[in-house]
Amino acid sequence: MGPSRCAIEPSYKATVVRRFWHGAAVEIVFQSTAVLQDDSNPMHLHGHNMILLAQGFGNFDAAKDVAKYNSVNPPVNNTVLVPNLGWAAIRFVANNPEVWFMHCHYEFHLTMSMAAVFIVEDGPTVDTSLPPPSAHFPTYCGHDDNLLPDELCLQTKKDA
Ligand SMILES: [Cu+2]
Repeated sequence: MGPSRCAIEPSYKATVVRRFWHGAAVEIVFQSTAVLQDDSNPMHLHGHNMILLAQGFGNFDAAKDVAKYNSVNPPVNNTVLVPNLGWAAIRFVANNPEVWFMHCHYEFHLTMSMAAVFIVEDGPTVDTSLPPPSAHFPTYCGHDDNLLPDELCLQTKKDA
């Protein structure tokens, strides 16, 4: 969602799962900090290409940095480098229905939870939606919301 539809959200101390309507324009500002790292962060998004609107050093300041956005010929890629102690602002259109991972490509940072999960909803047509599961798809996998992951694993082993 663009800034006209939602406020800037802070980071969380947990893996974030975000659900997007099909076709939503998603804007993210990655902010590097000095906490436990001194590297740049190659942020990678699966399933979509990102438009790199702008990058800078220091803390992102919407009041002045939005004016730096390149809306004429921005680079398009699935990985953007967030400078050490800097920021990068990106946009993508959530038009590929699936569950996607977004993460820093440094393994050490990934294990520090520098990652998020995006769920992109089906679109309005068959061509913009995932096909339904096959008739033989095991329905006990994830369809019982009362199962904890360990219970699902146990049930899978028991049934095997
Ligand atoms: Cu990183």
